[in-house]
Amino acid sequence: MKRLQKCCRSKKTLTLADVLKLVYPGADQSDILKLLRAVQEKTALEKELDPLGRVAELKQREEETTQWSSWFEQMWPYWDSDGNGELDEFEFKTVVRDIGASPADADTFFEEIDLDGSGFISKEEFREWWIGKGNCTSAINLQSRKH
Ligand SMILES: [Ca+2]
Ligand SMILES: [Ca+2]
Repeated sequence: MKRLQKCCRSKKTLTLADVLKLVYPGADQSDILKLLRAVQEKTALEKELDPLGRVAELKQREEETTQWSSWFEQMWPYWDSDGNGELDEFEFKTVVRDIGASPADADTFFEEIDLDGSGFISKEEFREWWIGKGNCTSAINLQSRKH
């Protein structure tokens, strides 16, 4: 009876140490402790450094931005067909088509992007607008769905 109680109790409180003992039958108490400490330290360290999983999120965003930037650099000379370094309203129509937005939104976007109201969109204005939108693709998809 006592044995059974003991067994039940140990089953109820099956710890990581018990599991480790099963996995590493040859390990002695100090090995188990070392393993436990390693597991705990790793978890504590991860939680301390990145409690909400932000690092992964930022990394992904950074990757997306990098991908977008290289695409943008490739597209820019093509969009800026007269090569003056800025986009006029005519050139911008191609951009609108290429980013998959509705042509009906072209004027709205142009005004939004042309921050200094020069009538031309500079590379910096475009980049700022795009990155400022966060995930711009979904923002545009939402915009165009209205029409
Ligand atoms: Ca141009
Ligand atoms: Ca401008």
